[in-house]
Amino acid sequence: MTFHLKALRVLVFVFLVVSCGQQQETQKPIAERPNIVFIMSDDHAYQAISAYQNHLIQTPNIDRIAKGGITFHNASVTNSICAPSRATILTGKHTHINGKTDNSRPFDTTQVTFPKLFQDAGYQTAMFGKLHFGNNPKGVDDFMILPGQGNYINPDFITKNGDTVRIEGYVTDVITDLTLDWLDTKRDTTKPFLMMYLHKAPHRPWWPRPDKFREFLNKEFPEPETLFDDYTSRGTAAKTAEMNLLRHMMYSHDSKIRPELVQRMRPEPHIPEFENSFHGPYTERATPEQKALYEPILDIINTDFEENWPKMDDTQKMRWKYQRYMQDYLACISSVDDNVGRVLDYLDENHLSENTLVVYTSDQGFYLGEHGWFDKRFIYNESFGTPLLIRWPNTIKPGITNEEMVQNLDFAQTLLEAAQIEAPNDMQGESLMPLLTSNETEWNRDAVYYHYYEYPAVHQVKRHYGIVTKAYKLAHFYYDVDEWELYDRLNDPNELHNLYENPQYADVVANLKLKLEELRERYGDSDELNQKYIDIHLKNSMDSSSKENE
Ligand code: SGN
Ligand code: CA
Repeated sequence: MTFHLKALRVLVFVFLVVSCGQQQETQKPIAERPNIVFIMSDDHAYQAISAYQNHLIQTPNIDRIAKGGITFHNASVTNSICAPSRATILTGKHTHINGKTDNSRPFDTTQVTFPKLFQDAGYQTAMFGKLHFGNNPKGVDDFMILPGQGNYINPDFITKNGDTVRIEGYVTDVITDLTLDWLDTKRDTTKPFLMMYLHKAPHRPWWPRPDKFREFLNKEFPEPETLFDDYTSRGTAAKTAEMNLLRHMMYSHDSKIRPELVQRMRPEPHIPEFENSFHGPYTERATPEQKALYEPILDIINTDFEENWPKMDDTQKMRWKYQRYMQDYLACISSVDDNVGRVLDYLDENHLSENTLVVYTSDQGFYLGEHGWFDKRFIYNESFGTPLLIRWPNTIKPGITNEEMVQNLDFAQTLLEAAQIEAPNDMQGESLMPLLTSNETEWNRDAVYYHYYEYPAVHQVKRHYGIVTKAYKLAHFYYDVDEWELYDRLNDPNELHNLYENPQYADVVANLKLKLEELRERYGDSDELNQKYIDIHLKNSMDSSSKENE
């Protein structure tokens, strides 16, 4: 009898300990839950973060996140373009489900987004910077967002009251000032916060701050192995894409040659669009004081171009354009890194770092001359991949790396789980929590799905969908072609050899096709939906061309 009583008491005790433990774990009072700082830049290639690769630039501040937390080496997006990626991040759904398949139509704001769920759960929520949805964000208590793509110099912001205000300064600094000012003066210290801190940089046309513009003009960068790729073994889509540095990167708009000089020199190769248009945003927006800082640097670039361009062959021209591109792109990143440092310092100084989960990512990857390209869109590595670093002291071990195939589709569920907020059942990603807490056995994804839609459109990258595993990549290009490409990721990391027709890979192709169909079914994608989005695209193009004719 005594024994039974004792055993019962022990059992009750164990039960209480376990259930209290669970209660603590699953129902922390709202005030004790972690703050979230979600940092996203626009078009930031992982090749330009020293935590990933350090041949181009040092990013000591972004690297602080890596040193204090986890760096994902196999993170990717589901659709490599701005607004679709953002829609996927906010909804936790593929773009064929959330409807934001391309940049052109506005996002459907009646949908559930993770910031709204945070707000409903009692978080204070804010957003500063680039959203690019064609409408204002829902579920954030405070915001100041750039209209559309926004501007580098003296940017305008749409405010919560519906006004548009122009703030003098360099966009990356200004977005950070707004973020820090909110943390300092508007934060309700009784609540945890979710801060969406969203840079415009380093998006085209890569306008650096004057001091960085000058500093980076003196630098020379190593060329990627595939700078002179002629796309021989790739399909029509790579051959017809308009994102080649030599043939499509614009003299004025991109390389900062003054329009008057382009008119006078008529440089070869001839690039028809925009030859006159560039310097528009700069000419119109910069103050005389700002121009006094920019003009001497533009003088150096323009003098060099005038003197040397006519003497160069195409190989030299390609190299010149690559260096010019990298100088400006990386100078923009240097400002992003400095400003990330300001935010991390603020968290440290205000004793917030300990209980704040910090994410650094980009809306997609970017080509830094690989395959001769700039821009993104393709399922190929540099645009399919995206940087992803997460720091969360006490939960994530410092300085760890991870090779699992994670996607921007997973962010919403991850952050919701971190904040102990229930995720809706129809979100399509998976929480990365097992990877953050190094419980890899609870993670068993072996393939991810990708689908790009924006075609015909700028850069002319054809519509395609595909499956990616650690070993292979299989893509189907459709609409005005019907072509498949297969790459062996382990043996051909630069994806130079399309093996789709190679009989030795027939089994691989057959297996991947089966798996691809499974993924399409699981995520609710289909040929019918492809047609639906083609029809919408055609209708929109007709509407906008009839408007232009009005
Ligand atoms: C603009 C850019 C393109 C870029 C798209 C989409 N041209 O059209 O180069 O691909 O935005 O970018 S520019 O002349 O305006 O610089 S996205 O990141 O917003 O998707
Ligand atoms: Ca982008």
